[in-house]
Amino acid sequence: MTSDLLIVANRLPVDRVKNDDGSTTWRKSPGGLVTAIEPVMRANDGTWIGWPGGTDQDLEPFEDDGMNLVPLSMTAEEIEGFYEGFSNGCLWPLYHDLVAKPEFHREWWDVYVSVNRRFAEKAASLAAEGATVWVHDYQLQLVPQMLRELRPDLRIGFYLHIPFPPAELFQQLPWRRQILEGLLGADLLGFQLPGGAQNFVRLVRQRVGHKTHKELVYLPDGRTVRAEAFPISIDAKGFETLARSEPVAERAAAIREQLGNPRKVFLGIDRLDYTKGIVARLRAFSELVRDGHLDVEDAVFVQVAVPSREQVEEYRILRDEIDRLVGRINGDLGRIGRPVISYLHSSYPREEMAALYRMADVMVVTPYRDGMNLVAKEYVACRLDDDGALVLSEFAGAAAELRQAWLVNPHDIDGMKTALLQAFEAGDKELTKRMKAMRKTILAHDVAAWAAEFMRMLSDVDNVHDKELNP
Ligand code: GDG
Repeated sequence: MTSDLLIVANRLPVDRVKNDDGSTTWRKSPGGLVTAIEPVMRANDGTWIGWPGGTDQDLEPFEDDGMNLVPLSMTAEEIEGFYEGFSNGCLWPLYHDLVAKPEFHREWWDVYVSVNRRFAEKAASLAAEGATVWVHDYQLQLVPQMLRELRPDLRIGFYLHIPFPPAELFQQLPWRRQILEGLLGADLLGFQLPGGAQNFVRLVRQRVGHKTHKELVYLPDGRTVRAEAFPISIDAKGFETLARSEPVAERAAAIREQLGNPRKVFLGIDRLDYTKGIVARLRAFSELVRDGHLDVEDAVFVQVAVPSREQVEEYRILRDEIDRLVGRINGDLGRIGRPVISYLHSSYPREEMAALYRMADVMVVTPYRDGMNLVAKEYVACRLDDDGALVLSEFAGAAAELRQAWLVNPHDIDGMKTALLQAFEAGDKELTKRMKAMRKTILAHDVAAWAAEFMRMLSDVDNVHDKELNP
């Protein structure tokens, strides 16, 4: 069975859950990507290729809720070299402004190449003549070129969910040329921001020597490659509807009650990742309490850190650092029944996320670098009454759209303290003005629009193909 539309991503859009009787079933992953791509997948009887998680071998393709899913298994060595090693120990920190030090190991690179090849071969075997293939993210940057060599008839799109770094940083990569050429296998390259697309085009001109003009790269074989920004978004209506529902409203009130009904609740929700600036923001908040600007009876900070990449050393170190910091802050500044920081290291269902967004007065999103940051957009979508404040790092992609947030530089602790205090003290009128404008932005450009724009641009590519997909 072949498909006219293939999605190729590191992970399948489902997670395996073990039932009490030992059997297993699949549950759709919470992310917005699935929501966005699902309708296009259904309309075209699409197929999704990805790693199902774990080290189980040879799972058969299966159907889940009308989606064709093709698991690509990985061995423990592949997970270590490809996923934890090259993807998350090298590319992730390099692409995020060297927030941590990237490690360049030749053994990791070799595994990255071989796993990318397996993804490309699987896609080549499942694509119908003239099919469209949409490859996702930094783990699979060699797939476009590998796939084009196997199947020149395909229309290939690629989307990078994280920032594409400036030349000065990218140049450190010993395999920079291979990555650029890997990406150039695509017809259309999507980035979060125009800056990422520009960084890419400039590198291609300087390093590979191809002619370029604005967002276009001209290859010697006559093909053109387009590199453009497509800022990702969320299922805004879906979040709003969820936040409006009775159980979520009740849960939001219950959480505030459990927190002791402080005047204002601050909230942070992030994967536990060193790019997210969790330590700096907790430090800023605790100094406001220490210096008497905030009182623990008045304000509490709820920080949710979702477990992530726990096999990677840097992530374990960060977790310990946060554990120690929260312990010290609460020990030094808390009172009985009144911790300064209410810290949760756990993941939650979507309903609980919506309840947290609904109950929080000040949402604090302070990454050192972030492709977009969907949490910031989800908070805005859940503020039905046009209230609540968003404190947002200027280094998150979302800052380009959410201009009415309190924008901060997370490296500047004093600046963050000022912004946190201003957000805390802002009057209703100001809050409403800012939130109204941000809600308008988010509702006007949701994730369905994002996917549709990318697909439309991809189907406009006139390199070799003529097969049209259903909109
Ligand atoms: C990468 C880029 C870019 C989190 N915890 C739970 C949960 N989540 C959901 C959030 C949100 C998503 O995960 C996280 O997205 P972010 O954008 O905030 O961050 P990354 O994970 O780093 O995502 C980023 C994104 O890709 C998309 O292109 O924006 O810049 O780094 O949707 O709600 N969802 C549930 N339980 C949790 O515990 N249900």
